[in-house]
Amino acid sequence: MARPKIALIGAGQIGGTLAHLAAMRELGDVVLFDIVDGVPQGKALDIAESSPIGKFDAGVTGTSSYEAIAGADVCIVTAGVPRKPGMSRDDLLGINLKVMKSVGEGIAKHAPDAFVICITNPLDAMVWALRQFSGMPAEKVVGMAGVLDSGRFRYFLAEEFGVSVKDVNAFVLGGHGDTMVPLSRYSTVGGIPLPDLVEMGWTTQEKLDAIIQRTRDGGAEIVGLLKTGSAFYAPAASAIEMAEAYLKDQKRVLPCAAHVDGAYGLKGMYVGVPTVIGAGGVEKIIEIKLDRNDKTAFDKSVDAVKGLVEACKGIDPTL
Ligand code: TXD
Repeated sequence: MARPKIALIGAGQIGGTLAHLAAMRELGDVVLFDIVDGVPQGKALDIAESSPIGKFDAGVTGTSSYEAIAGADVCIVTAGVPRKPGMSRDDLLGINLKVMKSVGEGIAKHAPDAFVICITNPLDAMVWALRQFSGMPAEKVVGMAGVLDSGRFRYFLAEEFGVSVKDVNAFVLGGHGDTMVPLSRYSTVGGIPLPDLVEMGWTTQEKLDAIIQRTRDGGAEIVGLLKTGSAFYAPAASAIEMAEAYLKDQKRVLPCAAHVDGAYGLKGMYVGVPTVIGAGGVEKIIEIKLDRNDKTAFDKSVDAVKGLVEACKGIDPTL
């Protein structure tokens, strides 16, 4: 049986890391695409040359032509530009919206059956636009944010409690970053919910609140340290987990920016919710009961995403 094909649209920091991880894990043959000629080819060759040493069998090629992604099973999109000093949110939105248009059309033409994972910021609006431009089924187009946000939350909790990251589960809802809604009562250490751990004296509510805030600011913390560019190791690892869930039909329960139509009282919009990812793409959206505080926070997050989508429609009236 032929190996699955994984197309990475954007060969920047995250794209390169995705290519390395996908190849090392032998998830399939990797095609790295970018409009900057030479970069995808160079990164692909470098990774391919590491394969005898790393002992993995995976084709890794670089390209600046959409034809090369033909028939891809998974497409992971990181194409776009980051925000530069002096650039407004709308400037960034306008540029990345144009990128989503060309990427959406390219994927729809050459890999219409792929499972598409969008990473480009502002995430919740870009994944919506990518779906609109590609015209692909909603369950096959998804955004990566929740796996990263919950990964950061889990790491900070494991550090706080001095336990293995493997035994910490976290539950997050809502948009990426600032408006993320972590649900403490569904977040656990060895099955014990966080509020119980506070009661047991493992930590204090103040410390927990500080961890939640640090998680919300997780992206900015890395940007502040790196000075140029944003996080790429953890974002790439997060998207790979989603791609693997699809390729291996794992039915993983993962928080993703998914198309929600009906659940949570929403009508056809992308926002971070718990999902089941398997061979059908987003096979299920898990609707949990929200208490009043969580509902308020979730509504705020939904409004922030709606604002961005409206701004996109203002920039491109065809949407
Ligand atoms: O949780 C999340 N979703 C995120 C999102 C976490 C971290 C970073 N997040 C966002 O991912 C970030 O704000 C960016 O929008 C993307 C990609 O981040 P990365 O760090 O990989 O950015 P780079 O290094 O600038 O890479 C972007 C590449 C670069 O090589 C460009 O030449 C290319 O995108 N690019 C394009 N490729 C194909 N087609 C088009 N049109 C195009 N335009 C630019």
